[in-house]
Amino acid sequence: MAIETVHRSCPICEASCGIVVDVDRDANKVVAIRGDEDDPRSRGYLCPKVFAPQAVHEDPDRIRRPLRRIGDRFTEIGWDEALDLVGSRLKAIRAAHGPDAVATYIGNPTGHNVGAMLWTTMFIGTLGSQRIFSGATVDQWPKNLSCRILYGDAWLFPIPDLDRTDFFLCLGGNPLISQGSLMSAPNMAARLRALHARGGRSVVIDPRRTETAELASQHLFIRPGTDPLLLFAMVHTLFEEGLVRPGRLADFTDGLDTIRELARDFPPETVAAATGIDAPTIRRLTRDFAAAERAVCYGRLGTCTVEFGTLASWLVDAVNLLTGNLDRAGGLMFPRPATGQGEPVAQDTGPVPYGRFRSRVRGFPEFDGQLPVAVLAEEIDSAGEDRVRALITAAGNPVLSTPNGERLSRALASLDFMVSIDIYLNETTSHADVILPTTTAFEDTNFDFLFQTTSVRNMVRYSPRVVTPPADAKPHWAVLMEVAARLNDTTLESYDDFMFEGMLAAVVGQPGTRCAAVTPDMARAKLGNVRGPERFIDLLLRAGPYGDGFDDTADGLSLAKVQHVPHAIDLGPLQPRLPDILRTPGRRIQLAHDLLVRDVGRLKRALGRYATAPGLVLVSRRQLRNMNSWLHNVESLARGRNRCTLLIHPEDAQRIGLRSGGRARVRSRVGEVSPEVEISDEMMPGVVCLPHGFGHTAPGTRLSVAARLQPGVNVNQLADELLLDEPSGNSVLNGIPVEVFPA
Ligand SMILES: Nc1nc2c(c(=O)[nH]1)N[C@H]1C(S)=C(S)[C@@H](COP(=O)(O)OP(=O)(O)OC[C@H]3O[C@@H](n4cnc5c(=O)[nH]c(N)nc54)[C@H](O)[C@@H]3O)O[C@H]1N2
Ligand SMILES: Nc1nc2c(c(=O)[nH]1)N[C@H]1C(S)=C(S)[C@@H](COP(=O)(O)OP(=O)(O)OC[C@H]3O[C@@H](n4cnc5c(=O)[nH]c(N)nc54)[C@H](O)[C@@H]3O)O[C@H]1N2
Ligand code: SF4
Ligand SMILES: [Mo]
Repeated sequence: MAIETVHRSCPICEASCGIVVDVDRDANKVVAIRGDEDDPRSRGYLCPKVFAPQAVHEDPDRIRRPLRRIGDRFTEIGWDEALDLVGSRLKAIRAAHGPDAVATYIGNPTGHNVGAMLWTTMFIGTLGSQRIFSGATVDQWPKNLSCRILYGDAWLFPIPDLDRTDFFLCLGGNPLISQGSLMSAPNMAARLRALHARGGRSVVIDPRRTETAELASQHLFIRPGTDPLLLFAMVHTLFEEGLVRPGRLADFTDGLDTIRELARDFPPETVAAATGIDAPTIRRLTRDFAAAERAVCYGRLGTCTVEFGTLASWLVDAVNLLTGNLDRAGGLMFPRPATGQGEPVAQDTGPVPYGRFRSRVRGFPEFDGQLPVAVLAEEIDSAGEDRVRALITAAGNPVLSTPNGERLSRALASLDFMVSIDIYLNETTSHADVILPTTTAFEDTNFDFLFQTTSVRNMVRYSPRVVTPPADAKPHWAVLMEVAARLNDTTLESYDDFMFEGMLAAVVGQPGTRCAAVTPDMARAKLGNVRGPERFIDLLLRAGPYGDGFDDTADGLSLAKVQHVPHAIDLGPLQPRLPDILRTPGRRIQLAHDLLVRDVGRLKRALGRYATAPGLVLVSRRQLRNMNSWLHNVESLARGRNRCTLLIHPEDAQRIGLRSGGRARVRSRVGEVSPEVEISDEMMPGVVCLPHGFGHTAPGTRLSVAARLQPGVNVNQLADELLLDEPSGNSVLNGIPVEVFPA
């Protein structure tokens, strides 16, 4: 047995822990995985999902060859036949009905795979369709919108400087279980304990007393959806009590007066009944936050997937800005990725790309080229010559992850043609006419491209391949490009070269940049022409802020240097970067942009409704052994008791007549499910909770372990496709009005 040891990062979640994998080269098989004690980021930390990439790779249910559906049976076909079929069907539909008849949905694993990250934008461009959807509009889209408005770039996220703060105020995130989101750092429990040990405090605001809340210094229940009311009350208190200290941020911020005026309508006393947090508590929290030398206010999923997600996302940053905690050590800071995504730009990005086109049925405005996935079903199932007739899904499972899954499932069944780029036959892909599989994470090299932009310390990390893929297997990026090539009568190679030349021209030979003296020819000669992500990464690294500038004798980074280090390379703590990296006109922050201000009236009107708090509302939760919808077929993770339970407070359970272990019927405007009941005082009274990603009961899927061990119910059968955060179009997945009955 020839055992070789491979160091890389775990590709499952943002934490990207360093792992050490022993591979039997003769058998091409992983024999052991452990935490990398020498990785400067994770120091050996792991969670139970670390075995998932191997288990998925070895899963007999996984799709290994292209599948074609005839009736409701799938049969394996060759790659050429599959790609020809996809190309000819999509082309015919596009020719007959125009490019918008072909819609695309991009799913979450895209962000965990550098090839998928690099080529997805190109892929979307080749389609020429305005029907582009993704998991982002059931996730962080309000934050994207708020960042685009404030900083000029939808993907320039400020990240908590967690390891240096004295006060961590966490709204709607459960980093102990999610392992951090828009805040990449392995081992959150250790980091929070370290914060407490250095005399700091953490406060969690959540309608559930989560695992993170248990560890925190303080937990406050909040009525789902009301964070912008709490945040406005904090802004109000900051102004009223003379605690506003933006410092140097004031030099490049507009709208301070407007936000003070807007906050006048939301004193703590006015929002107390609606939020469920009393006025003295809000005032004390605000004073403590303002008094802390270094404080950070952080909001995640529970502040985005709600009725006022954009307002909450904006106000989180506003509270940091007003207290001087934006862009300073221990506050909310901007990482500096080694591949250059966060560098200053010569030209501003102009007005917010918003409403340049609209959805067909509801007339919902696009933002940044995307429409809300909540309109996907109606774009397909509402009559009209211009309806969506074909769908491409790439690493997504919208039937389980987006609102009104049942309607979407029916709509998918009515399509003229559907192709899924995916490794499982699941609730979504089982509707496809053709499924194109990709290599799995351990068969791919990787580079933590996205998570450099969300890391609590600057870092760079390359991951080599673990096992060798079969000769006919294709990585995700190549499948995307093969589909695009067939659709547009060209080749993968020409697309690849086009993208490479475009990127080359953008980063070398540009006056005023550090590679101004490098010509494309010089760079090309050093980068070679091997296809795949590596030459792109090398280009971006060498031209990037820590790069060698294509000078082999220089100290800076190149791909070879990063590859040579078997662990993540720590590039130091986050540094202040404002106003240099702003992409807004005049490099100024518009704190009171019209897109934000005009939604405040809607919030004011909702105040009364929240204050009277009629009936129950539903929120979601994550669990350590799930990753959205797609790891339930991993037996080691799926074992154990039924995890898809309805959490409900004892008083609510008693009033309704529910008992733990029994069933309840949960009904919303759009659907009904019958989960097992789990009575717990970790819930706020009036709020019930289900995990998302379950509901593995659809016929025609091939998820034998999930169906047997953790079928559960689909929480998104209750999520209403009509409830949106209005500015961004993000779905409301938390705070869904429901009725609960004994089953
Ligand atoms: N184990 C595991 N880890 C994951 C994932 C997974 O499925 N499993 N998914 C990954 C993905 S894709 C993401 S985006 C991240 C998400 O990362 P997090 O945002 O940390 O994840 P959640 O656990 O969903 O936390 C959301 C919290 O918001 C609370 N909440 C609901 N409504 C409200 C509200 O109105 N206000 C406030 N203040 N709180 C509210 C919920 O009770 C919940 O505790 O996790 C990632 N990590
Ligand atoms: N109610 C409720 N709904 C939610 C959430 C919630 O908290 N509550 N969270 C939301 C969030 S934050 C997110 S990000 C979305 C996620 O929404 P999606 O991205 O739509 O769902 P996933 O479950 O991540 O689906 C991943 C898909 O990718 C496939 N896949 C996995 N690895 C690979 C690979 O290497 N290559 C390819 N080609 N395919 C692969 C899987 O088989 C699966 O089909 O769900 C959202 N939905
Ligand atoms: S926390 Fe778990 S799933 Fe996330 S990267 Fe680390 S080992 Fe992988
Ligand atoms: Mo997500």
